[in-house]
Amino acid sequence: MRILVTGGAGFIGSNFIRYWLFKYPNYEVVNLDKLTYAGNLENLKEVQDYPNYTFVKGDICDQQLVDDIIKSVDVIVHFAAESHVDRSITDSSAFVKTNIIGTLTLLNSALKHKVKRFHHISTDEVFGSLTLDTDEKFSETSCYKPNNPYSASKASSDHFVRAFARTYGLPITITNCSNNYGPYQFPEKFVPLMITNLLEDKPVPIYGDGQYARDWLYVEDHCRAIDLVLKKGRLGETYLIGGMNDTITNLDLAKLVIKLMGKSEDLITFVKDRPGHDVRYAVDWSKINKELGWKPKVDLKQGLKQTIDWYIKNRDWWQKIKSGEYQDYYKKQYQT
Ligand code: NAD
Ligand code: TDX
Repeated sequence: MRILVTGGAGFIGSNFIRYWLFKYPNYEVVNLDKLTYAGNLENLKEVQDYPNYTFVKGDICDQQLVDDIIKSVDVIVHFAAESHVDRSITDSSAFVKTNIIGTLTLLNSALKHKVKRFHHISTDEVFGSLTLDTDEKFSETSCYKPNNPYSASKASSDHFVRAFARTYGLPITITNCSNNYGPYQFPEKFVPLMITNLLEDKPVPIYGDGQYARDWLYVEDHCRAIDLVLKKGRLGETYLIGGMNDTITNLDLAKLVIKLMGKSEDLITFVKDRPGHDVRYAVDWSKINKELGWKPKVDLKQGLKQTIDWYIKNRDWWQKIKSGEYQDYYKKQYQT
């Protein structure tokens, strides 16, 4: 069995490849990644010399390259994307290219070469925003209402994947998950940004008043869910994947991280809000629980402790990132 993982040098993709190769040493994994600012081969050091692992540097929009790879794979697990909402607000063109055209390029090739499964990784953000004063959660039957260019591009990719199943019978599955956190996450995202700033005694920027809430999913729980969907998921189906936390606002999450790291709340700094900021995400993961027996294992406090520990032990990894072009991004984004 040969699996193509797209975007495997990014945060979730690299966690998935490690999880997969450790668990299934007889599978072959091909990782196709363009190595954008978010792709980092250091994430895969532990497995880079495995004889059943191959890395190909390239773009999922390159039909010729994609065809060459897909003609010899059985399963595609598609992670590759532009993934940061704030960057999509500054310029959405790469989001349209990679998230929509790139997905379409892979779908066309998957159809042509009759792959056994095309698994698409998507996000709960495609369902828009919930309010803070209800207990409502997103489910597989929620309407698509994306509010920012990133989620609009992911929503579009989801529609193409479903359309290829209905129109051409492509064997697909889709998972829409909540906010992941854990080792190897690029420090533009909220959790690693807080942790790495705190490790340097720098301010923790909170957008608006901090009264926004997310559902937090530990990345390893996400990898287990994808594994189950690949093994037992019903073709053509969507499964939502969420974490193990009650509603927690960004401000309370920041206070929790600060407490776990023994730092001062004085480092919290309120900054300009994100335009179109989604207020709350929450995920009802009962379908995958009932059908496939999945549930998250790592609660927020435990997951944060493990994540903080990883960033403490891997200073070189994030300091290298933060010393590069990241500094320009940070200055522009946070006007520091
Ligand atoms: P990431 O930004 O860390 O990694 C993305 C990877 O894709 C990088 O390695 C990058 O080099 C690669 N890539 C980008 N454009 C490419 C192209 N044109 N061709 C080939 N490779 C390309 O992202 P992530 O956080 O690991 O997210 C992975 C997937 O999960 C994405 O599809 C994202 O939408 C989805 N998702 C992420 C989260 C989250 O909280 N991080 C939540 C829900 C869904
Ligand atoms: O500096 C910050 N300050 C802040 O208050 C940053 C970077 C974020 N935030 C807020 C915005 C959000 O309410 O924290 C929350 C989480 O922000 P992000 O980490 O940027 O994630 P989000 O916008 O929720 O999107 C994430 O989850 C869904 C991922 O980036 C997406 O790829 C995924 O699809």
